[in-house]
Amino acid sequence: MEMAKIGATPGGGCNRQTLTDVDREGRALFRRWCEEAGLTVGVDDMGTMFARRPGRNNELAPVATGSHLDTQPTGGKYDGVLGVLAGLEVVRTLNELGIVTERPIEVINWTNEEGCRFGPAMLASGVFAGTHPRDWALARKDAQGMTFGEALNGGGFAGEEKTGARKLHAYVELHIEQGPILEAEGCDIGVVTTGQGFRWFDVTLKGRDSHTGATPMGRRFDALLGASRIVEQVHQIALAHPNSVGTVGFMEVAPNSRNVIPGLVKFTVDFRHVDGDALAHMADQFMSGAQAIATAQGLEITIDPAGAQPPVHFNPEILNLIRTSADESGYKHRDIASGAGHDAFHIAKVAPSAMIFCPCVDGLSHNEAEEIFPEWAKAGADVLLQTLVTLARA
Ligand code: HGY
Ligand code: MN
Ligand code: MN
Repeated sequence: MEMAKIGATPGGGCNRQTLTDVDREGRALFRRWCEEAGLTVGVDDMGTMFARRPGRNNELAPVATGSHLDTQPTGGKYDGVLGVLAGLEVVRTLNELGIVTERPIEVINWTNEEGCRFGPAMLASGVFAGTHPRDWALARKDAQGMTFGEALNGGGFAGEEKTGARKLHAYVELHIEQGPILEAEGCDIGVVTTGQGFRWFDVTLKGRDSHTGATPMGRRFDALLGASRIVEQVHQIALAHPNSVGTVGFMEVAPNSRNVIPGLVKFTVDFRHVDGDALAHMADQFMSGAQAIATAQGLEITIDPAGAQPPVHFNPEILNLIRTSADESGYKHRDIASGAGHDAFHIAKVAPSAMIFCPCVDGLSHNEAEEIFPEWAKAGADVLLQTLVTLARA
């Protein structure tokens, strides 16, 4: 609730987008809490924060947890934040109980998980895992044309450490489900076995600005009409591939004047599927279909890839630890696939990783009304603590 005051929106949510003044405020609060809990905070050159609790043997690679403090523009209080602060709560509890683990424990705040201001999502964890070259990440631009690197370095967010230099023994991330299944089935815990892959695109359609009154229907180059047909095409491709999703979430229309036929439209495409081959087929269908729509209307189209993530399968041993921890604490659990992307998807490439979900009300997320109950947060934190302590034994 304290963190949610930073970037609070009138609608009861949070707008704490990455590399903004409010992101800096949230990071400062997290750092203060970490230092009060005896943690030392390191920062890498993508701005990711690593809050470290020493173990008995600090030569050993740490067991890590965490998530992200950045939010959507009309985000909720819990997406990402739950995972970071539950990690901190685990540390505080170990402090209170006087428990020293063999391995160090680290609580991580990954920069730019959301990917709304600077696409793609999970940008910093992607650089950490070697998925994205750092230079490519630094060159990503927001809608105003500012690069990630300018916002990062201009805002004093970057640290000294080389991103990816830290080795992790294991990584476990707690996150709200952001879907309706756990609540509907009365489950306390989701054991996240897999995550959907995704393919993101940035599309630019160029037509010609002209007069809405004086330009006959047969002589128009209407970029918004073309974009509308492609929005429908994205929807139809997803419907034609069971268990997939397809969305156009961002669109800019220029000149956006009621009596000018739009000559320029920029928009984003987000396809996801748990099957990599089906996802590739969807992307191919989209690229050829969108080109055909543009050509039929005499529009110029550019389709730029804006991020790709293969489906992820988490570590079976850690998943069993999560199931055992839930059973021992008397929490009802079920295996579940993640629809949303998470930093753990990238970290799974460089360390044994897994995720724990807690339910959220009506499965709602990326919405100011996002809500969870304290007992759900407690169950998630309990299972996270048990899992981390077991992994940190040696
Ligand atoms: O896009 C995602 O899946 C994540 O919420 N950033
Ligand atoms: Mn998230
Ligand atoms: Mn999110």
